[in-house]
Amino acid sequence: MPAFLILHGPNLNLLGTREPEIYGALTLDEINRRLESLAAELGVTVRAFQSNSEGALINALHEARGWADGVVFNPGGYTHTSVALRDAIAAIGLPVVEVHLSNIHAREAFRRTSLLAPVCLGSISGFGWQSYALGLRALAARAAAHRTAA
Ligand code: CA2
Repeated sequence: MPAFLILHGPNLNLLGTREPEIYGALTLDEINRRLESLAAELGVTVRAFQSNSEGALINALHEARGWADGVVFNPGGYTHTSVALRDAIAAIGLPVVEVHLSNIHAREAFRRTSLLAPVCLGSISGFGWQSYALGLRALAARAAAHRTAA
C-alpha cells in the first residue's frame, strides 16, 4: 500500500489557537485525523510529523526515502527562505507536493516567492486544510497510475 509523509513546518503546531481568518479553525491534530480518514478512503497510509526546526524537517525528508512514496509538505515560513530544504527535496528523489493553507500569492510580497516550488512536483495554496487533502489525492493518484503502468 502506498505510504506518504505529511510534513508540517514551523508554527503550524499553533493552528486553531490564533489567526483563524487566515489559517482556519482546525488544530493540527484535527487536520491530521482528517488526512488519516482520507488516506483510508484512498487505500494509502500516512504518517504526520511537525517540527519548528529546519534540521528536523531535513532529517524527516531524508528518512522518508526509506519508507515513503511521496511527501505532502507545508514548509511554513521556510518556504520563502530555505535553500537547505530546497536541496533536501531535490536530493531525496521523492515526489513532494508543496501545500499552503493560505493563498501565498494573495498576501505580502515576501510570501509570493517559494524557493521550494521549482523542485516540487506541484504546489497547492489557498484551500485551507483541503490543500493537504488535494496534495494527498494527487500523490495517491500518481502512485496508482505508476502501479498500473508497471
Ligand atoms: O499558508 C500557509 O500554510 C503558510 O505556509 C503558513 C506559514 C506562512 O509563513 C506561509 O507564508 C504560508 C505560517 C504558519 C503559521 O501558523 C500559525 C498558525 C496559527 C497561529 C499563528 C501562526
